[in-house]
Amino acid sequence: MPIQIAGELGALKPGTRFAIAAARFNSSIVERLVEGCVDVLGRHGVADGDISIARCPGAWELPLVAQRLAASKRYAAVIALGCIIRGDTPHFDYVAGECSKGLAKAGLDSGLPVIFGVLTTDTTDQAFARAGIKAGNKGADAALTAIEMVSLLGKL
Ligand code: INI
Repeated sequence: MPIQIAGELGALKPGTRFAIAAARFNSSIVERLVEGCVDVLGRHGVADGDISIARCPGAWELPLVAQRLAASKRYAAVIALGCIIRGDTPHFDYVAGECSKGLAKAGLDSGLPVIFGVLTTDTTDQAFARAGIKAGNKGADAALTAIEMVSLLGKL
């Protein structure tokens, strides 16, 4: 039987700290992601005082903020939350591409889980649907991913 290694959702050490990097662009949607994220962290025993939220202008800026939070060594994971909605110009592709690449780099460079909780949608309706209206909440999902990854990395 191979040795199985998996992260657990119910085994966070007390005092484990999480950082959220949240973009202000499309704030009516991103704030719903932040709410969902903080709610799930709290339900898994993370104290309010162990959650820091850094707000930046837009999704383009998230990688640098995530990198800085990860480098501080204060947090077990960094959760990046944002919302990029496609418009009539190629701007979406530049912002979404660099945001996702930059967040991946921040995670690999730091060795910490940097979670991609950034909505990339064609319409505002699709974004609201994924921010707690009818298709889940990507902020809540990102919090679960962060907790699982903290647990998994603690075992590797
Ligand atoms: N930032 C977002 O977070 N979402 C978007 O949909 C978006 N659009 O479409 O332009 C956006 N642009 C701003 C960008 O993230 C930077 O803040 C800006 O370019 C300054 O560097």
